[in-house]
Amino acid sequence: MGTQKDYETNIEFELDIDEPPMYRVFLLNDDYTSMDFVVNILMDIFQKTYQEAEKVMLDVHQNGKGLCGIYRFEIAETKVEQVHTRAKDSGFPLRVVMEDI
Ligand code: TYC
Repeated sequence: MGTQKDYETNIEFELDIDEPPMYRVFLLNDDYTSMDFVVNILMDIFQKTYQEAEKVMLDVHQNGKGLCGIYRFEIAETKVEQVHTRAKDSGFPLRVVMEDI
């Protein structure tokens, strides 16, 4: 929270300008994408270790949805796009979504 002053009235007010909005990026489960492909996506695009990637992948596989990370808008959007491109190039129907916090 930052304190701002209206330049005409000199009245101070609080403005929530310090933190940018954040977005959660989730992978969604499907029956066709290979587990190895998802693990590689998580390591390459979301900077997970093999152990972390395997855990997230199994979470998605078992619960339908799994958290890959929390990012600022432009970063989240870029990661979603990178997943789409790699899935499309590999012929897998892997889905990824972003949600604001
Ligand atoms: N359910 C897939 C399988 O059994 C694996 C999978 C995991 C697919 C995570 C998508 O986001 C996903 N091969």
